[in-house]
Amino acid sequence: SPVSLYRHKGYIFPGQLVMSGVFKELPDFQFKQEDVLVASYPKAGTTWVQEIVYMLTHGCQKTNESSEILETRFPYLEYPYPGIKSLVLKKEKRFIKTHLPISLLPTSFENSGAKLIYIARNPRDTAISYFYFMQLLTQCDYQGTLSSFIDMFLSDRAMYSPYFGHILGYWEARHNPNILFVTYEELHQNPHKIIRKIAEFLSIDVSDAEVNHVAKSTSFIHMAANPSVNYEHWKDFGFAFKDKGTFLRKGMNANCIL
Ligand code: PPS
Repeated sequence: SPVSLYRHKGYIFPGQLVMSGVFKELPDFQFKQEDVLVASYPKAGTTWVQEIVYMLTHGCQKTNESSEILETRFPYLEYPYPGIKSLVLKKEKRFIKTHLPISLLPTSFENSGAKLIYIARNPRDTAISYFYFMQLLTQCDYQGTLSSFIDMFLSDRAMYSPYFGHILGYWEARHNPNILFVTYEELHQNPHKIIRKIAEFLSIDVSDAEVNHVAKSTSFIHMAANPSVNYEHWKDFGFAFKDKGTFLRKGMNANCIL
């Protein structure tokens, strides 16, 4: 793949991130008490949890084609733009996406009171989703086979790897009252239960009707049809190939449908 990769403090990152200087800025990033983070290894269900969090914190209103895109509402911390640069300027409550392992999270997190939800997904579905994503992105334009990608994933050479180290780091921190650890599998099996758990973690009161509404609005089928969260604009921007599938691909648990 034409994307250069760098190893930084034991983890693999896209070269552009390292070149952009973001890793020099990150250690000084100041979290605030009202910040809400969604953290994950890529393809674990980040987008799904982000939209659940966004709805819960915005009166359970569904977003639609006239809403700002998720990347603007919920910037990606370790990207230069829209990311860390837009986050430092934001005056209002911040919603932050990150794929950083806990060992590289800016240390201001510890005493900030900011809340973080980590989503983990089983390695098979994660790797398969990742393989299709690497084919979808024009920058990656992955030409290898599934089995060569799996080799890359298992030998910790995919971006944000090692996968197990990433998950274990957050797992070990799961008793921190400002960290909630959830899995894609439990969210898939019982979205209402996990949505309520996330609401409680964020100290938001929700009725059963609201939980139902959030669950329905963030179901795969609704999110896939919502331009504010489905990343289809990437195709117009040239970030994704038009004919190589969609970001919201299958949304299945333990699927082996290749
Ligand atoms: S990223 O690029 O890391 O932010 O990607 P991420 O959002 O973590 O993962 C994308 C996968 O999550 C699936 N997805 C969903 N599944 C079920 N329901 C909903 N609402 C949903 N939204 C996203 C998405 O389809 C990708 O998984 P695969 O297996 O490829 O379908």
